[in-house]
Amino acid sequence: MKKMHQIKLYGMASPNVRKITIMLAELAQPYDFHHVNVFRGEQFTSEFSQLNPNNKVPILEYDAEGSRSKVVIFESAAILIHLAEQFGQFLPTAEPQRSNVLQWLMIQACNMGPMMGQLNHFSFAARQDNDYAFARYQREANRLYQLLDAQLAHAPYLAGEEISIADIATYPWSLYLERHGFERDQFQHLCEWQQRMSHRPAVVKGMQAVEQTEAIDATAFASASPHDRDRFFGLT
Ligand SMILES: N[C@@H](CCC(=O)N[C@@H](CS)C(=O)NCC(=O)O)C(=O)O
Repeated sequence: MKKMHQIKLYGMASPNVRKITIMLAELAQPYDFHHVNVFRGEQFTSEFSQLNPNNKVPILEYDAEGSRSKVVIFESAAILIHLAEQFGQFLPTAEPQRSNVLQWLMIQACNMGPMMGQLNHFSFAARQDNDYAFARYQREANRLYQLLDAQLAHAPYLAGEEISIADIATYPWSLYLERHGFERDQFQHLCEWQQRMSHRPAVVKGMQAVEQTEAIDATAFASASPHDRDRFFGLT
């Protein structure tokens, strides 16, 4: 493993960013948090685009031992895999365990994230006159919560006996369960797993890391001008 120095995390108070604050806490790595005010368009500056041409957080940046250039990684699942491999934790190297972790990580990154991101939009930002879209994404969220619940019925963690980056990626998104309109008692195994995860000191620390930022983001969203909102929703 090459030592990582001056770790910097670009983020906001969001589930994709919390995956990384939890992972860094699990790995006991200190880092500087650089808040990106996405409601003011800070993700669209040319400096930011050079870090992530997809204009989204999180981004991980650090100095690698023995290298002059900075390492920059975007996409939360790619960051989790990179960190897991750097530290040799939360992603087994042996098969089939490795593929088992990666498939559940992809369920989060390629299914939960995009579908529930849309459900958040049609639940909290654009509910009015969007019954069809809202119902479609709520059905899909229900299907995914059921999938996780069924998987967690026969193992303590998503990929089996050991916690992995699949759990770290899924936990912050799973916390939307009730806000997405579902009852906790319909998802007993998922909720027991949430409890298990929430008792880990690193999960507590990782969630707390963006608590102050949450208030700043909420105020920024509430006070965003119509132009800011349109830019954020990709309407301009
Ligand atoms: N697939 C990306 C999604 C990243 C993403 O959607 N980030 C949100 C915050 S959670 C963001 O930067 N939103 C600002 C925008 O879309 O302009 C990942 O997992 O990193």
